[in-house]
Amino acid sequence: KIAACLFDLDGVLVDTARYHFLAWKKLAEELGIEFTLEHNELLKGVSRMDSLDIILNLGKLELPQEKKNELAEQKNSDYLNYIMQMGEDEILPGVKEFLTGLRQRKIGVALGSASKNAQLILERLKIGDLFDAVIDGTKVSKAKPDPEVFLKGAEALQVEPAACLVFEDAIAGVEAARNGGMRCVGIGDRKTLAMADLVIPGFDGVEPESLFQQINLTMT
Ligand code: G16
Ligand code: MG
Repeated sequence: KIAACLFDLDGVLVDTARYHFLAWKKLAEELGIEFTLEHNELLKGVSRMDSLDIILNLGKLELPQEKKNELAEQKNSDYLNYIMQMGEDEILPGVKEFLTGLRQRKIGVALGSASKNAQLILERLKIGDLFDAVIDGTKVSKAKPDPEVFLKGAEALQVEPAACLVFEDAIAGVEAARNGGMRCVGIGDRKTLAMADLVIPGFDGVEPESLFQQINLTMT
């Protein structure tokens, strides 16, 4: 029986990955490090500082913590410039309808994101009021695949992990859901997200009932 749905943000509700990419690429180029779209896959669902470490590793560059903080801040300020220009229309197809459908059916809705900018993005997309709880990078200390972000979401909604369904686009996120004893729907490529209970390309035209049925979850 399902009581709540927990959503990752980047790559599930909105395609911010390309803005992360542009901001990281600029930084990498300034450091003389080659950074491709393929490299960018390694950063999905990963925290800001860990992402920077991955990039520095690509360039076999070691820097003191102080310098790293400075670089992370610089990347975030470039990223925020993109986010501030983002419009409501950048919400991914079918997302708003799906979230609204869950609320109509009295299913809890929470966000479970690694991003420290999650609140701002929800505001830009004007979907903040569709969430009963928001757990983001400012509220967790352990990164996915640790289940902390989703367990805190379940706690905030006062539901058992076993009654939660997670929506994720990153491998680490699918693992986090499983580590928390939750079911998981992957958003994206079936092969990449093979550990998920079900993989769908997105929310366009997806009805809650038929989705839940496919993974043997009932609503009452
Ligand atoms: C997201 C992205 C990651 C990003 C991380 C931290 O997580 O997938 O690429 O590095 O947040 O973001 P910020 O620098 O804004 O704090 P999620 O969990 O929403 O996919
Ligand atoms: Mg994601």
